[in-house]
Amino acid sequence: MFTPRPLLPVRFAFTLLALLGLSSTRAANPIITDVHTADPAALVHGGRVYLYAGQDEAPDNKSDYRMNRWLCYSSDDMVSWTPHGSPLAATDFKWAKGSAWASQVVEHQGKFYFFATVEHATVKGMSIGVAVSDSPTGPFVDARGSALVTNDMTTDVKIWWDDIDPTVFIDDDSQAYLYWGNTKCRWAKLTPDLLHLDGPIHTVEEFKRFTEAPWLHKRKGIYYLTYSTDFPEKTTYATSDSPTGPWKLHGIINEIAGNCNTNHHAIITFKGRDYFIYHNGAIQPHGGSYRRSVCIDYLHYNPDGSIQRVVMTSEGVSAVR
Ligand code: FUB
Repeated sequence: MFTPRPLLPVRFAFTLLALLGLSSTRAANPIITDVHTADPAALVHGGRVYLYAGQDEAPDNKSDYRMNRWLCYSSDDMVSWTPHGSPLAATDFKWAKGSAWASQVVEHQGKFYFFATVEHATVKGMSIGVAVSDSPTGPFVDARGSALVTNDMTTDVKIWWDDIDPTVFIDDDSQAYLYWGNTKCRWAKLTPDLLHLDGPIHTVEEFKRFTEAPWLHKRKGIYYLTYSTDFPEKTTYATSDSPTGPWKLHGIINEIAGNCNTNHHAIITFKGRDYFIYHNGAIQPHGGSYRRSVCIDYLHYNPDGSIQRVVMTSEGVSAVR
């Protein structure tokens, strides 16, 4: 059985430098090297960043996603990451048969809600479930006992993987919105308990080259919907003065990530700096599109609110206090 190999010489060198008091205060990309991690989502809570990622477990000779569970890490400086193990597995949803694809965790009224893509056991295709915990590190338990979104709810797209990649945004007025999709970008309001769709499913008709991986956030009154476009994927963005659009399309913010055909991302602000969290296939000899690794670089906004193109680096970000 294939086990991802840590970069032992690199680890050893960092340990030696740390012992000598010479260690870098930069994270170095990818930030996790002992396992393969993909589809990052992040949550800022209580002075820490909580990072959630699916674990890529495909053997070297397989070109498909083997993802059984999510992993959680946290940091108070964006450089030192504490592993918290796996807070949730795909089959913790009893109605699911596996595939721990992309997720996002949000805080709401003192609890933490884990929106997750999994393959449904009885409704053909991918679906979205929601699990809940009192802690950002879990363990999370299925909050509904059934899927929130199933493939048969969006029949105009004839593929089994179009109901994936949930992103949840709770606005200042407490209204929560769920965006998701592949090929077409969907959205719906959520009920105040976050456990049900509250109204119809809409499609963002402006997005003609939407692939997947939406992420919705708000900054200084502007709503940003960032998402993967084309294939291999780049990350692009759109803005609006409303969480429901209409959306004005802008350009690319992240180019094709190294050695990887997907480009799943999260955007956060932490201790006054903005971060773009993504994955690539950089770790060798095993890395690639099905053995991905999470990376972090800075995100920069211009004074008018537009976003500069991300510079993907090997050095990563510096420690923030
Ligand atoms: O990891 C499985 C799928 O690949 C995700 O759901 C997509 O966003 C893409 O990264």
